[in-house]
Formats: sequence, C-alpha cells, structure tokens
Amino acid sequence: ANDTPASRQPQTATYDSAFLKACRREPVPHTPVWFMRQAGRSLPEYRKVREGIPMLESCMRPELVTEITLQPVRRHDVDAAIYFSDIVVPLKAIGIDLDIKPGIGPVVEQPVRTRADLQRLRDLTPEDVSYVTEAIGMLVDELGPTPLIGFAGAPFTLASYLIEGGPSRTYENAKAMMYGDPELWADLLDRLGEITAAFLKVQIEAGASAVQLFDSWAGALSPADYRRSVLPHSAKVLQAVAGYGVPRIHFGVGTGELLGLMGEAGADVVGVDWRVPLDEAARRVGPGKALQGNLDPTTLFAPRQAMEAKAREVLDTAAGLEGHIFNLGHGVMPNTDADALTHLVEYVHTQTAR
Ligand code: 1CP
Repeated sequence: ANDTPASRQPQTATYDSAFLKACRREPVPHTPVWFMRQAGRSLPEYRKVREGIPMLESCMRPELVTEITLQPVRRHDVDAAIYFSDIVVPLKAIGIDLDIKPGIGPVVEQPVRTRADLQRLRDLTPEDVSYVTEAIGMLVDELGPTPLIGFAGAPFTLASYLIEGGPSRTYENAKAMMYGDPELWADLLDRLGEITAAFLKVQIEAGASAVQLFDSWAGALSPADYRRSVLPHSAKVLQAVAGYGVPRIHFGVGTGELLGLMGEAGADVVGVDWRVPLDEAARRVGPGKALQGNLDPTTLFAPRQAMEAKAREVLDTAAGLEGHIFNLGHGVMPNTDADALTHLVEYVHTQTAR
C-alpha cells in the first residue's frame, strides 16, 4: 500500500490548491468552490455520454468515470473534482443485489432485516473495486493541480437503503431495528463502517486528495439517537482514514441539531445544508474545523441577481470563519441550468479574490 498520499506531501501538485488550503484552515487566494453532484444531469455533455448506459454500469467503466468526473471541472472551473460514483457502489461490489433505478435511486432486491442477512455483507477488498483504482489513477494525471475528492456513504445512510430496500422518507424499518434490536443494529453499522473505511482507503491510496463521508439522511435522527446509535460508527470510519492526513469532510442534510455531534465524530470539515447560517453553524460545530456550504440549491433557478444576492449572504455569514469551502447545501438539482453554475463559480471567485 502507498502510505504517502498526494495531499500529505507539500511538494505535490494539489497541496497548494485553494481547496486543500481551506480544508486546512490556511489563508486562501479565493474562496474555493465545488458542488455536490456537480457531474450529472445538469450537463448536456453528461447526458450524451451516459446515453444507454445504466448508472451502475457507468460507475464501473474507468474511462467513462474519468470523462464524467472531468466534465464539470472543464466547464465550471470549480476548485475540486468529485469522483463519479454512487454511495451504493461498494455494496454492489461485495455482491449485494441492488440496482440504481432511473427516477428512483438505489433499490435493494432483498432488504437486510435479520441477523442471517448480515452474512451477505462480506469484506471489501481493493480487487473488488479495481476499476476505482484505475479511474483515480487516470484522473490524478489529468487533473494536475486540481484536487480529487473521494467519497463514501456513512453507515447510517447506507443502512437506511439496505434495510428499507430503497429510498425512504420515514426510515421506519431502519428505526424499528435501531430501537428494537440495538445489537443487530450495532453489528450492521459496524460491518458497513468497515466496508466504508476500506472503500475510502482504496480511493486515498489511488490518489484522492480529500474524502467526503455522506451521511445524507442523518437529519432524520434526534441528537440522542444519533449520539448513541450512529456517531460511534461514523467516528470509527473517520478515524480509520485519519492517518493518511487527507482532509475528511462530513456532510448530512437537515442536520442543524446534529452539527456539534457531527463535529465530534472527528472530521476536519463539516458540511452544512442551507437551513443554518454558517456563522451559527460554526458556533455549533465548535473551533478547529472548516465548514463547507451552504447555498440553497434552488437559488440556481432564480434570476442571476437574486442568486448572486443569496450567494453574497453565504459569503457574508462565512466572513469570520477560518476555512470556508463554498458549496450548495445539498446536491445540484437535475434541472439546474449549467450556465447558472458556471456563473456562480465566477461570482464567488471574483467576490473573494484576495
Ligand atoms: O459527480 C458527482 O457529483 C458525484 C455524483 C454522485 C454522488 C456524490 C452520485 C451520482 N451519487 C452520489 C452520492 C449519493 N447517492 C448520495 C449522497 C449524496 C446526496 O445526499 O445527494 C445518496 C443519498 C445517493 C443515493 C442515490 N443515488 C439517490 C438518492 C435517492 C433517495 O434516497 O432519494 C439517487 C437518485 C441516486 C442515483 C444517482 N447517483 C448519481 C447520479 C448521477 C444518479 C442519478 C442516476 C442516473 O443518472 O441514472
């Protein structure tokens, strides 16, 4: 294994990027910008190369992954690329029978509900995802000074898909297990945490400069439930990759009441959705962490001036922070006008040029 990843070495190409500087809370030439789901349906060039290729299959083709990952970097001049994949890819890679259905999302053929079902979650080895290593190798060469962000789903969010069998708004089956069989729940999240940590390690060792742990649906939990039943498992994942020295970003939606706990879980950067202003988020997260966020993704549908005013608000609430990475509060919505995204990057760069 390569124990000297790119981002840890001051002499390497990405080290002095605005994005990694902001993650390390160092002074930056401008506020760095990238967008969750920046690759995807908002780009005509994406729709073109994806034509006729199912989502999961496209995640397993290194050349296609490389092209799709680079598209938003070329078009928008964002400060970081995010590896094109999905949070369920490592589960597919260990043999879970699931698919990503257009217009729905991940659907699991046989939901995980019993102790016997745990047996289906075997260890993830680098060989299971050799296409990831291959694609990241190509991407790092192509990206040069632009950092590549790797990512994975956090144990709770992955568990929610496995237990529910697909997207859910209520998480009733997942919560039923969490309350009703805390031992099975803990064993399941432990297992998922090991798979997630292994998947992040593959990406870092292949050359990713940072990683983001997506606990997208953690906002469905009360602080007490999050602290008791979820935080320890996410903390273990973050700890497992701490030794590489690459920044670790921790993100969820609707997590206003959890921000302090998400900071406690140990990431270097906490992602914030649009519901909590960044200055207030900083108070909740506490010192020593950079923040990422948090423009409401729907503002991209508003006229330019209105969008700029909302972006300005985000920059103003972030003005006193040490370490701000501009992003949306959640992913780019599929019908977003690509030109609005390009314009937003340029706006943030010019407004914050130092
Ligand atoms: O380039 C990039 O920005 C990477 C793209 C990316 C990411 C970061 C995809 C591609 N998926 C993800 C992660 C992901 N997948 C998350 C965490 C991020 C978030 O909160 O948005 C989640 C929750 C998923 C699960 C998922 N996959 C959903 C959500 C379903 C639900 O519960 O509401 C959906 C719709 C997918 C499918 C998917 N993933 C990615 C794309 C481009 C698509 C659309 C499918 C397609 O194009 O055919």
